[in-house]
Amino acid sequence: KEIFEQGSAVANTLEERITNNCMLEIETFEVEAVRILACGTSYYAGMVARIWLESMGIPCEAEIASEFRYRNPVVPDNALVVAISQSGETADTLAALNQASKLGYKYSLAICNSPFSQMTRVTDLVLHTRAGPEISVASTKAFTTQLVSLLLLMIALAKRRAEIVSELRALPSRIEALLQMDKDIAELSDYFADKEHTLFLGRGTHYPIALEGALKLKEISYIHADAYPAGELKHGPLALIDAKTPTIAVAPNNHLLAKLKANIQEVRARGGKLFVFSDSGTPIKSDELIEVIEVVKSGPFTSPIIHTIALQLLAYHVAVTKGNDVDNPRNLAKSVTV
Ligand code: F1P
Repeated sequence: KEIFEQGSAVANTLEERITNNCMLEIETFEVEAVRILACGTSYYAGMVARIWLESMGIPCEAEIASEFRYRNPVVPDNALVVAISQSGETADTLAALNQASKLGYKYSLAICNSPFSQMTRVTDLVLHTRAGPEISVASTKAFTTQLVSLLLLMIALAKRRAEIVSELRALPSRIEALLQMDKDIAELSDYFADKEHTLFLGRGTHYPIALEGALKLKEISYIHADAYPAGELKHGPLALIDAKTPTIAVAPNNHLLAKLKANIQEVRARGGKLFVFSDSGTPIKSDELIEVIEVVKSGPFTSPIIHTIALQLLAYHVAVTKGNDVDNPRNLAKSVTV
């Protein structure tokens, strides 16, 4: 249900641009550097935003909050700290914000799904992800709306606004089109249900999406899944490839595609089965070892969102095929407050 609510969750979150004065305030800030702090899925949203911001000339670091809270890095002038959290109650992220305040970050922003959470009370500004209540432990619509909020932050901070705005306008209908692929993706689930390991590969902004796809699969299907930047393959992970370990490649049609195709061939040459998620029309051929799953074509800023939803559907169907309780995976809590 929550996966299917993402078209409207994203459309609602876009309203923040019009209704939240925070956007105008950020435009008046002289931000020279950004530090993003978060845990779990929210951290992966930060990793994507780091690449976006850097591509626009804004130095950015994304860091796991549970590490940052114990470190004393040098703080650049006019730096903005951004905490990302679905719940706004995650203890490590709150502690990391406290550390950032002690270190002297000039500006602070929380991107939260709960407008009344602790986090929203300790930062200067708040961007509200309007995903609506997220009950399922595994985060889905909170993540995609976090990416939308981070794009709104980009619009306030950076250039190329028109490009981002036009992609965002098209996003809700592209999500609805992607969700139509549900049945096709469900058909893949049998292949994974009896596997013990799965490898995810991605590059650039889609490496964090590979991490998120792997996290969703392990959280709800209990299949061990690791994600690597595809260029790391030959530095270790290739040793894992065999006929029993499927690889999922997140391969949008962008400037990194040629490199990723070479990585796909490295897996194929070792007899590994590949499932390649790519924008429709991307020149990658299916064969006996490579299955290409064409997703709705989108631009560079929203492609991570589209690919994420395809991977959410895959994890969901594998978990259902295995008979797992997808909303309440074992050993996990929705909000980690200690
Ligand atoms: C962070 C997080 C979630 C994950 C799980 C445990 O929470 O790692 O991403 O799905 O619920 O906590 P939050 O800070 O985004 O609320």
